[in-house]
Amino acid sequence: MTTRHALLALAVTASLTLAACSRAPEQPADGRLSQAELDKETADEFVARVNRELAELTPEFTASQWISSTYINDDSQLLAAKGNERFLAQTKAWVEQARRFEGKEMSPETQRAINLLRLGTAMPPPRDPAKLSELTRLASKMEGAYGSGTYCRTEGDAKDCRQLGALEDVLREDRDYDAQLDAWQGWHGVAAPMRADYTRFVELVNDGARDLGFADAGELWRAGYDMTPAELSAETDRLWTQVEPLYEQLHCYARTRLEAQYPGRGSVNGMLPAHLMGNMWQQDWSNLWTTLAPYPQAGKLDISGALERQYQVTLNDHLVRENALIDTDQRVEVARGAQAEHAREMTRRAEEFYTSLGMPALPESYWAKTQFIKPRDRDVVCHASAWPMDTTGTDVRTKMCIKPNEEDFTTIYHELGHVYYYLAYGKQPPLFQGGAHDGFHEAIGDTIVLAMTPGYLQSIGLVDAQQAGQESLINAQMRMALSKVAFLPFGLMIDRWRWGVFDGSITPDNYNTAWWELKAKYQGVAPATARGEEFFDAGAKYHVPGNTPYTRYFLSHVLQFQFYKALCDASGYQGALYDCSFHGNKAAGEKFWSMLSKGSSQPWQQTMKELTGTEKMDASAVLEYFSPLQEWLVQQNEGKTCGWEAARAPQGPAQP
Ligand code: X8Z
Ligand code: ZN
Repeated sequence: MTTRHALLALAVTASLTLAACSRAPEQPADGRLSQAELDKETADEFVARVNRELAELTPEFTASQWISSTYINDDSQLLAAKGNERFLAQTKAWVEQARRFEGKEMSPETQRAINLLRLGTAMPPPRDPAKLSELTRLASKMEGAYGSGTYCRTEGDAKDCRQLGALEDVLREDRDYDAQLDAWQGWHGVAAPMRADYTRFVELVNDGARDLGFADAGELWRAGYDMTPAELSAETDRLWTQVEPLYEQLHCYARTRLEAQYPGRGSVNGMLPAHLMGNMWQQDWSNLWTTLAPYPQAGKLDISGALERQYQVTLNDHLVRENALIDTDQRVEVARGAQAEHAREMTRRAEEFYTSLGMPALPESYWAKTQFIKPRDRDVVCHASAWPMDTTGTDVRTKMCIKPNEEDFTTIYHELGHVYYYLAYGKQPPLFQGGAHDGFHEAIGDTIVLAMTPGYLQSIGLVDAQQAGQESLINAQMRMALSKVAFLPFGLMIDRWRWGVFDGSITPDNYNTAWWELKAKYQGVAPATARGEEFFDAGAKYHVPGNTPYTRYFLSHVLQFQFYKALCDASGYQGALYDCSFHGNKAAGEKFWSMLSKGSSQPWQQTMKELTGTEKMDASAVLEYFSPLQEWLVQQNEGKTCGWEAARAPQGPAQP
């Protein structure tokens, strides 16, 4: 629930029934306008009405979604599906009503609002009510299946069952080859049964997209960028070409280190083995620090270790307070109390960065209603998200299952980026309550993450003073590259796969083969064991069953460097880009807030220009930031044959 697109997937019509009682008798019973009233309405009046209805309908619908994500069971899924169905039916009605203004004179704002209405959902509703109902049922079912997914190593032994979080812990912490393979395969096995539902889901959203006038759902997704779908696609190619050489160097370096650590099995035909990258999807390699640290002796950036130690102190305080002589059950409860307190402290720390820029404190309701840690007694969707519960920009929340590690710490800063966007554009009309484009929404918090320099981390007590010098610099750059550069091809390949699925060039009998071909082509990653069509590995990544477009994250990983550079400039900073933190700088904060306040009220190019001085997305700031590391990597890789042949091993070797 992170953008206007999500918001528009989140409104409900129930309250209109009440409103109907007080309206003229010519009105239809469901409270919608009569044909006579519709005929009289101007485009401006239409947009004003949609904004009013959206404001009215949103809270009830977001509540049903929130409940189903934080309390997964059949009942909450039913309510979420029904709510979604009602909202999408309403969207369809608005889009149809808007048709009568096609080709008519109107102000640019009104035209923009009407366009946004048509592009506003990632799940376009089919015209046939039975199909719409089926679509929203499948969507809730897949999201629930992902959230409650469980891998049991020994069938029938409940004690041997683990959910995604525990399986990710293995990849994060355990460097044993077989333990990692088991965790990776276990989670990917959970996704296999989603294949049939996803196949049907694709047919239904394509129906909906065609009803809206698009060739398929992928074209609708690509249409939301104030340029043609073809232009957007070409933009992503262009940006990838800019950063590909940097990724290739990082890949080459990582492969060399992995081959040394796991002799004979540290690579698969020149590619990185999917289960050895410290992350279920190989999108972030930060957890491989012990394997990939350039200069282990030159100062540590062990943020996870520091957070874990902080947590242990909190836990001890709680145990002392509660009396250490408690039984095991009570100990678990005390530990949960300590986890919740520490998760809140991590969040307070992130909030402080935003308030240091002059942004407001988070509202009290945020602290009261947010889900900070995984509940003990029920299934939830742990995948982190940020929620605008209404259109007033006041009831905002995040939903996470926070653990004391670096990844979750930076994810909190990411989520608060969404939350501050909601707060800043809360005064815009509901139809303009969205990111300038969805990549902007994803880039806000990450811009702050780039400003979490070693100096900032030291100022908040998470790392010791860093030695000055080349070795510490390369360490710091590597830390950032393992998360930001490693991500780039992943950010691209997910929607390369989905665009192909939606346009039919990837057919269901080819889903998994095509998935691994794209993993190979862009990431140079391969599975260590065969992954045939009996699997559905795309379904193991939240955004596929959750139907969240992914190109936004690729764009964000370029934009955030442009935003970061612009804010560093605004703060008066003059040194090397990678060392800039604008923490505490009000001039930077003001510029950021002013950009956020615009929401989606104008073309993103305009918003971009106001912040950065340019109208184009461009990866030169990424390259500028990482130029010391790139030079270092080229030296390290000297004499090696870098790169890989994607065509050679899409399936990996056969299982022994
Ligand atoms: O999904 C997210 C956020 C919520 S918008 C936690 N991200 C992508 C992912 O986890 O795959 C952030 C980075 C990429
Ligand atoms: Zn996000």
